[in-house]
Amino acid sequence: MTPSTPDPDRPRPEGAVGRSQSGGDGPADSKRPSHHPYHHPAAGWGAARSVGRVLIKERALLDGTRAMLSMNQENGGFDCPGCAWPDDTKGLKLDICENGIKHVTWEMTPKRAGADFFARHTVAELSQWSDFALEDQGRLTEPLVYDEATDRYVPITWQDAFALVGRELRALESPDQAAFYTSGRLGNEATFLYQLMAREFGTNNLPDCSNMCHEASGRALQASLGTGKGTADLKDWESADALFIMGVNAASNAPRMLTALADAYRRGAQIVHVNPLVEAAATSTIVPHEFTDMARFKATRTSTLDLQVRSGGDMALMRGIAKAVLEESRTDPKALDREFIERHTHGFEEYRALCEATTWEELEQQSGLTRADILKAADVYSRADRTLISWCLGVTQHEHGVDTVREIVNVLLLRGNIGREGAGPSPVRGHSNVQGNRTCGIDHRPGTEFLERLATACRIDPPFAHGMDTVDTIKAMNEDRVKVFVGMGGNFVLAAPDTAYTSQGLRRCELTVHVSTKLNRSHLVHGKKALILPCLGRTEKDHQRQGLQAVSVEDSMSMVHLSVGRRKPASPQLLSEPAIIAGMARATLPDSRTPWESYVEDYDRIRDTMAQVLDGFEDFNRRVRLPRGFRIKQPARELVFLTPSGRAEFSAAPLPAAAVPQDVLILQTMRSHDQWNTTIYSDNDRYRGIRNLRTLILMNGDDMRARGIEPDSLVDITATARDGSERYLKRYRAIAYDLPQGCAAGYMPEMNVLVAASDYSTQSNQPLMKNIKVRVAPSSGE
Ligand SMILES: Nc1nc2c(c(=O)[nH]1)N[C@H]1C(S)=C(S)[C@@H](COP(=O)(O)OP(=O)(O)OC[C@H]3O[C@@H](n4cnc5c(=O)[nH]c(N)nc54)[C@H](O)[C@@H]3O)O[C@H]1N2
Ligand SMILES: Nc1nc2c(c(=O)[nH]1)N[C@H]1C(S)=C(S)[C@@H](COP(=O)(O)OP(=O)(O)OC[C@H]3O[C@@H](n4cnc5c(=O)[nH]c(N)nc54)[C@H](O)[C@@H]3O)O[C@H]1N2
Ligand SMILES: [Mo]
Repeated sequence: MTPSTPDPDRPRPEGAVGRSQSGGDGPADSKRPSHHPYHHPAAGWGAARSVGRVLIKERALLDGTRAMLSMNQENGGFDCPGCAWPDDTKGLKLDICENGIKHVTWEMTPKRAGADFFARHTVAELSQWSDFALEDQGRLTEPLVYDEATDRYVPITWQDAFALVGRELRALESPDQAAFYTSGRLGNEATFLYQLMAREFGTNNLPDCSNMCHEASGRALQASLGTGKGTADLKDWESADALFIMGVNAASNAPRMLTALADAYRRGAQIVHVNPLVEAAATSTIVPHEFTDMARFKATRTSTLDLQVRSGGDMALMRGIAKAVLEESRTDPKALDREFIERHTHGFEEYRALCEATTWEELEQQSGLTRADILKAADVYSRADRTLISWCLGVTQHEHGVDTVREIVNVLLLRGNIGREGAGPSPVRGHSNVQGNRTCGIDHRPGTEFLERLATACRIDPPFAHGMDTVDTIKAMNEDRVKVFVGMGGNFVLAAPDTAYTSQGLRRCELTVHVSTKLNRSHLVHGKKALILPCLGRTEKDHQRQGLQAVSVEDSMSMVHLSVGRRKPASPQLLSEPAIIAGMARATLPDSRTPWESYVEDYDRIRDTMAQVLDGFEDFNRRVRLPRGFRIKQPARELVFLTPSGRAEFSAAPLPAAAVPQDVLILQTMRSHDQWNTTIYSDNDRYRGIRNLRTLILMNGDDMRARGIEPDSLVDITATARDGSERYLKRYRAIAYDLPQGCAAGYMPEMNVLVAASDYSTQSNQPLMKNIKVRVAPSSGE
């Protein structure tokens, strides 16, 4: 295929028909698709050019530039909603990234979707639009209710909207017939109020995006170390001798990590990337804020070893490293940190026996790597004094995600790589405040201690029985056990697995409520009654009775700090998320003793209550105003392990059975560079060299030949679920790509139609979004 001439992205005209009913489609399907390898460093001028284009396209050049300068600043700026990577500790004023800018300008668009827009279009009509076209209508401006008679969303007052929510919730036979979903962007204060509302109402049904993201990491770290979070912070990234970067596309999804990797390379650290794909971060970068490097086109390497592991092969690689280290320890006593193992861990002997019993053949077969490659990684690990291991969805969205994260910890424990500088586990979290959401109570399996403190401080009687997570909620909606669905941000119908089944569940609900900034698919796949409640974005001023309010957020490395919006709200009718929650709560719980109205007047009051309930939030209001906020205490970091044994626990899980029938490929679903979860900015994926194409499947060339698939030809994809049911995508384009045989890759959210809602990890309940068993054949043309 020849590259097409690069012309500026032209949004699909209003009213154009969506390409596929599966959703997730981007703007530009009239242009010729192309793909060719990308040979430039990550970030650098490619990113700078792209930023310029985005700003111009959104007509936000001036505002966008101003926003860049006030983002992630020490005092008074707003927190970048792009990702959860922490702010730089070295005082750099411009540690910004292309995708952060895209994300911020996306919120700042001057376009508006007001009542007149909804008067012109029925829901049936909007349902035919692409996802890009929906969001491209701009910011929502006033509360809307679905009117069945005209099949349109029509304006409703805030008061009537809250009354409707209250009426429907109170009409339920049990509070457990409601589910309260959170997307990980919600600030801490709103989060706290949201879970308080759900629990005072009487349910722990708090599904969240983390159920699809890092549930496995949380559970594994809790079991191994007694804390559900990583222990490393940015300073550790700055002093590690060896960094393992596993299952993350950092250049697109955590671009500020590139700075840390380039710095690491310069100081001579080893950087091992573990990924079936050689992603852009595994090559080199020009960090955009390093102006002299930009001017001289000077790229810095960001990798010293790339290991193209088989999909799901990470656990075997880790076990192989452990096996090699244990073998080495027979001749070199320094290979293990014996003192650490003796004083701080439990279960070592069992783990050692397990490693010894696992054969190299098995490890090679499972990991898809040669013994020599595994030994190279082991060598990096044993030579380093300080090792940090980082991971994201490539590790977690598998059946054995929990076991794999625990195996990562096992490896770290062997050489005492926890609780000291430059070392430790460091999951890369997703949404900018997804970690804060969990800290502040979004948890369908809350701990007893937390609930008891909540009961005392808030004088409520919370339920102690566990609630439903994402996959449970989808099933319950389909079985009429959940009748009211509230989405606090996000785009549930596209983000969740099994699009058709999830849609059906939402449509069965009595009421669906979405608190959102822009129009998205979840508003169109609605319950019998439906509300869209528009809220302030993070960049916008939040004025309440006591003045301008700030919210707090927690980054990937447990730093909590304030975020203050500086822009005029997109519409005078928008309410803040805390105000919307308080409004719904009061209407639902008219006799509640919770001071909902008073909380909204001044968020300091919410923080005062949070300080009484949440571990590590003592003196919250003062500490959050310190220049960089504060770090939540991490007991494991201080070698205090809150596990039953009081020690860090080695796990001894068997390796998963890897064999699949020969004609089956393991398909992973991932993000493109020009996408933020379900929001698609364009059909390009720059670092993978793809233009104007999202309906694709990346395949190994030999796998294509074996199936008689010509390069760039159309194929049909059939997924077979564990229960034997089949799901299809037709006429996708097969692209030959450098990935291991037996593996394939494509984009979320389009491919969620292939993920059966019943196919989730038995360890974490995470949908198997990186492990879909598919058969691919030349398209039948239908
Ligand atoms: N710009 C931008 N930033 C984002 C997001 C976004 O959509 N856009 N999303 C945010 C969110 S919510 C999250 S959770 C994160 C997601 O960040 P990522 O985890 O980077 O997300 P994915 O795009 O799913 O990419 C998964 C990566 O894992 C690799 N992989 C797949 N299977 C395996 C495997 O079995 N083993 C290994 N070792 N690797 C594997 C894939 O090749 C790919 O590089 O990013 C956050 N940041
Ligand atoms: N197949 C497959 N599916 C996946 C994944 C995968 O890798 N593969 N990844 C999963 C992961 S990791 C995640 S996190 C989920 C993401 O799931 P979600 O968090 O549910 O989805 P998003 O696309 O991030 O949500 C976008 C919407 O959020 C709303 N929004 C934006 N800003 C704000 C705000 O400030 N306030 C409020 N209230 N709303 C706002 C907008 O209306 C926008 O349309 O998807 C999951 N789905
Ligand atoms: Mo995520």
